[in-house]
Formats: sequence, structure tokens, C-alpha cells
Amino acid sequence: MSVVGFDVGFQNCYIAVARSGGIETIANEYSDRCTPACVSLASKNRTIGNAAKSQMITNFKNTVHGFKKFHGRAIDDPFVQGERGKLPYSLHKLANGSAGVKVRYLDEDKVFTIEQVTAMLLTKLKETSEGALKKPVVDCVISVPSFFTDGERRSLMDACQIAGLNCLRLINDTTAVALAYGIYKQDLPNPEEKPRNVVFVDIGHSSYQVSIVSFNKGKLKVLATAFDPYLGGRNFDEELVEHFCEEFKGRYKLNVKENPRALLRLYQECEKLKKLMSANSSELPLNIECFMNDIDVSGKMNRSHFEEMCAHLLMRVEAPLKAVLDQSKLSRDEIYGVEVVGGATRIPAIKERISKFFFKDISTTLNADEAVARGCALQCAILSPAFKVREFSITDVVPFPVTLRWKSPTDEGVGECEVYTKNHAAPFSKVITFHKKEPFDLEAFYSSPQDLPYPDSRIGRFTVQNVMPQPDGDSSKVKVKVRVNVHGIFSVSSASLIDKQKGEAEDVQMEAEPTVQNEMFVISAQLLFHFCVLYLYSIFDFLKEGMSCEKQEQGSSKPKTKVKSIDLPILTNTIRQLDRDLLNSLVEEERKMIIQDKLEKERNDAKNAVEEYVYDLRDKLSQTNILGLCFPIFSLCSTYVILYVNDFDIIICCDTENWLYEEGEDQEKQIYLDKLAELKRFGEPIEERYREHEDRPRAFEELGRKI
Ligand code: ATP
Ligand code: K
Ligand code: MG
Repeated sequence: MSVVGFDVGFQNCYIAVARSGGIETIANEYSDRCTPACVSLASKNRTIGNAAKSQMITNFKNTVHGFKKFHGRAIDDPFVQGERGKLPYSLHKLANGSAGVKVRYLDEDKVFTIEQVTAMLLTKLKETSEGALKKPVVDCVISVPSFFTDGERRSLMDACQIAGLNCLRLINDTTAVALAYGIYKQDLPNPEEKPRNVVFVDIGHSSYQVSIVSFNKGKLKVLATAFDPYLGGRNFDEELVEHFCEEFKGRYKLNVKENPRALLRLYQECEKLKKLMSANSSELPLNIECFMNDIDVSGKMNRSHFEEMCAHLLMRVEAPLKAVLDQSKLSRDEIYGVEVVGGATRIPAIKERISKFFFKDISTTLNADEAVARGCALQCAILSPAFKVREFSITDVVPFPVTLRWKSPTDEGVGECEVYTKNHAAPFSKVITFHKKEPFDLEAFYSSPQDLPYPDSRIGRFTVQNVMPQPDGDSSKVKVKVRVNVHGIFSVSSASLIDKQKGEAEDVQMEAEPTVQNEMFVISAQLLFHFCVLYLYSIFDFLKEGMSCEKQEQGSSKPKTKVKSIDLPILTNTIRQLDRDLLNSLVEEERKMIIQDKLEKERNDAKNAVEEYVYDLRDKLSQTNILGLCFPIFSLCSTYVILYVNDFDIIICCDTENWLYEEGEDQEKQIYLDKLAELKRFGEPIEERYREHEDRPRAFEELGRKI
């Protein structure tokens, strides 16, 4: 079983694994710990990560980046539409209305779902970790923004499945950071003591998240989360880009926005400039050669001007901090520390604002780039039975309140109830009891659409099937279990009909149901008892088909009565989720693309082998030639032979070299293998002579000694 954590960022991905008893972040084949969230499609293969990023400008139409936030969204979603104009690649409307990506791949026009694009990225991360661990990787934990809604989370889970990964948990970014912070701390307060409250801020390329977490020995509990889903490093890049576009329009008469390549280059240079300004407050240059129409451009910027330009962005830093503090009901002096991660928190003006808000120096003890991935790997280690790790329990929160509405076809009983309030503990299961005579629908939705960074408040419809009245015509008692699972995804997970003929007890059975037990056990065996108690208190019993929800408290000492319960099937229809048949075909498609990439790599390797051999041979030939000329007197005869044979060989070498640039540029793997074999036949005598020549000086020495 693998212990792997993936931080899949909007721009940057990091991988952490458990190896030799510890958690470490690993580097990819470019010795880079950061793998860009970038996928490039081409006529023979796809490249992913660093290699794809280097294709961004040359192959801009087919190089996909900045796609993380398209998960679970329709193409006409205002956010998607807003992004669309800025993308160098095309989006395409899929049959279910979702946003897909349209590119040229294998010399054909091809549309990929966002799940597929992310699956490609995950395939790369999977392969990198397999390379490091030298074993297959399937189990993993992946981070998500805490504000991701159900649709976005389900879409990401589908991407995992397409990539052949078993995601044990989608963990919120800041929760992963909190785990990385807390698990090794030796000095956390004891369970009965006042907890230590720490603020975690993560500002990445695309978004800003903050949470307040309370720590005691062996556990962390998220108290509240807040966010600005649309504020990140890229907004600051955009300001610079806008500024220089204007400047270049005036000074060089260039319309940069018309030229996607130039615009992409400007983005890259502005990002570099932004990073430099974090460390340097003096004036800095921006130079781009051959920018557009063969014109070199230049400009300059300093930090204070930059901060002025970004004042409206910097103003947005405070709101989430205030929101999270308000929700936590803590005062500033109850905050022990403020930990910041994410690349954009390196901007001095951002750090300043955070520090000012909490009246505290902010701490940067965590690795700003790697903390999320480390937290993911730690969570994976905790969930893995094969890996021993300190017992540590994690209680997260529900970011948006969830309401359940129910109705029957005959419409006699319509009602609704908020089943999860904002910041309700998660994962968490609840049981709701209905009295029904027929199948009924449960519609789940987010209660406050105005707070949702997503245009659709629907979660899904769950139809409880096979409900029948009791033989006496009375309503049947139906117990429905709803849950927010470890991934933060809501579902109606099971339903059962209580056959009241079999027993007198109408009350809900109080034993924790196996699924609950399992889930809690996974999260924390320690907290099982604690949760069960909470669970008992949270049981809603909707007596009659009424609108009122009455909390039912039960003594756990009550003897169990034998009540027959019949499991009821549930028809689940969540919005914007990939059809399961389609998902299966995408799994197959990804597998094929992996094979295609592998074949292409082998073909390229075979070609490179021919190339290498030719160069090597030529090298040796020239050396034997020199040697041959150096000793003309001693081996007049043989020099002639050598030169003669060499000319012939050089012709073969040159021939092959030309072939590689022309006809041999793009051939099947076997052709290269054959070519190599053929070359070797000619090359063998040369190699031989080369060895001889190397040996010759020694032979001469010996000869000299003898003379
Ligand atoms: P998200 O969390 O939004 O999904 P991400 O995880 O990919 O995105 P990070 O890797 O945390 O994002 O941060 C990347 C951002 O941080 C980029 O905008 C980058 O330019 C910015 N950044 C990195 N280093 C610096 C620096 N020294 N100064 C300013 N900004 C920086
Ligand atoms: K990241
Ligand atoms: Mg991030």
C-alpha cells in the first residue's frame, strides 16, 4: 500500500511520500519538487508537467493550464466564461453542458473533459511517485480548496478514478497544513486543557483560504474556514500585464492582447518580476527580446508602484481574516500563532496585512510550497494500516450549510430542514426518520446561494425507492442516513424501512451503524466514542410527515428490540456528474494514452540511440584519423588502409546523420532498431581499430623498450 500525498495546485503540484520512516517531498525527473499543472497535447503523444510548461508558448493552442477551477462547472458558468477570454486554448461544450477542452491530439481534433485533463496530470504525479517509491502507487490523499462544493469534489474524485488512483481522502488545503503543523508538535495542550488556536493562511496562484484550528495532544479541530476563491498570485500578475500592455501600446504601438504568444510571454515575465519585487524594493527592469513584430521591449517597475497598482487587491486580504475570526468566536488574544503558506504569501504587502490584522508577527516555520503535500501524505499515512504513525484525529468543517427538501409524488408532505449548518463538524452522519407510504424524493442543496462561489446551489436528488405502506394502511417508518463523507461530499447514503409488525419499539435503534463506525474508525478510533455521542444527539426524527424537525435524544442503555428493517434502494442523481458508463470509457481511454506515451517514448529512445551511436562513431573515427596521421612514418601502410576505410565509414556516418534529419526523422521504432543494428555492423571494425589505436601507443612504448 502506498503512502502518497498530492497537492494539486492551480499552478504548482507537489508530491510527498512516506519513505524510510519519514515523510518527504520528492523531486520529478527534472530534479524539481514542483510539477507544473500543465498538459500539452501533440501529434504523437502528450507531455505533462515541466515538459508541457516548456511547450506553453510554442504549442499554445494545445497546452492546457489553469484548469483546476473548471471542475464541476458548466461552460456557461460565469466564472468559466470570464476565464475563457483569457485562455490560449479553446473550451468546448460537452453533452452534459460541462466545460471541456478542445485540442489537436494525434493529428485529430479532440475534446477532453476536465476530469481527463486532471487525470493526465495525476498520471504524471502517480508516475513520479512510483519512480521514487519503486512500487505501484494507487492509494493517495489529494488536497482541495476548502471552498470546493460537491460538484467540484465529485469531479475531482472522477479524475482520480480515471488516473487509476484510489483517493482515500480529499483533504482541504489548510487542514492538510494544520496536520503538517500539529502532528510533530510535542508541546500541544493536554486534551482537558484549553486548546491552542492557530490561524492557517494559504494564498496560492488562484485563491485565498484561511482557517482557524484548535489543537490538543493527538487531535486537531477546524473551528472555521473563510476564503476569497478569486484572489491569488495570478491577480497580481494580471495587474502587471495590464500595466505593460498599456505601456507597450503607447511606446511601441503594439497590441499585445492580439498575440497569444506575446501575451503568454508577458505573463511569464511579469510573474518573474513580481517574485523579484518580493525580495527587492528598488527599481527592477523588464526586458523581452523579439517580443512582437521583431521588436525588443523593456519596462521597469518598483515595489511601491506595484503595491499602488494592486491596492484594490491588497484591500481584499482582510475580509476572509475577519470572517474566520468572527465565526470562530475567538478574540485575537486567544490566537496562539498565524502560519502562512502558499506562494503569494511571499508578497511583503500581503504578509504585512495579515500580521497587522492579528496584531502578531506571522510565522513562516512551515515550508510555504510543500506543507500542503506533506499534510496530505501524513493523512495518507494515518489512513494506511501498513504505516505506523502517531495517532492524530482530524475534525474538519462543512464550508456551506446544506438543506434537505422532501416531497412525495402525491405531494401530501413537503418539507425541508437544514441538515448541516456552516462549520458543522465533518465527516459526519445523521439519521432522519420519515413516515411515508410511497417512494419519495430528497433534494439536497446549499442553503445560502449568495455565499456560494458556485452558480448552482443544487447538490442532487436522491429518490428513496420501494417504500410501501404498512399492511394496516399506515405510513411506514423510513430511516434515512445522510452524511458528509471524508471527502467533504454530501450524500444520502442509505435508507431502510422499519417493519413495525415485528416489534413494539418505534424508536430509532441507537447502535452506531456499521458505516458510521467504520468511517469514524478510519478518522480516529479515539474519537469514536465522542462522535457516537454527538451522533445520538444529532438524530432528527420527523414524526409524522410534518415540517417540524424534532431532535430525539436517546438513552444508550435502552435494551435493543428486534425490529426488522428492510434496506431500500436509493436512486442518486447528483448534478453535473459524469455518467458512469462514460467514466468507465474514460478510464480505458487514459490507459490507452498512457500506452501511447510509452510507445512514443520507446520510439524516441530508439531514435536517440541511433543518433548517439552515429555521433560516438564519428568521434572515434576522427580520433583514429588523427592518430593515424600522427604516426605516418611508423605505419605508412596501415595509415593508408585506415584512411581508406575511414572515408568509407564517414560516408556511412554522414549518410545516417542526413537520414535522421530527413526520411529517418519520423519512423517506427523497429526501423531505428534495424538502423542501429546495421550501423553496428559497420561500426564494429571501427570500434576495433579505435581500441587498437588506444592500445598502439602502449605497443610502441613496449617496442621502444625492446629496442
Ligand atoms: P492554488 O493554491 O490557488 O491552487 P497553487 O497551489 O498552484 O495555487 P502556489 O504554488 O501556492 O499556488 O503559489 C503560486 C503563486 O505564488 C504564483 O502566483 C506565484 O507567482 C506566487 N509566488 C511564488 N513565489 C513568490 C514570491 N517570491 N513573491 C511573490 N509571489 C510569489
Ligand atoms: K501548490
Ligand atoms: Mg495551493
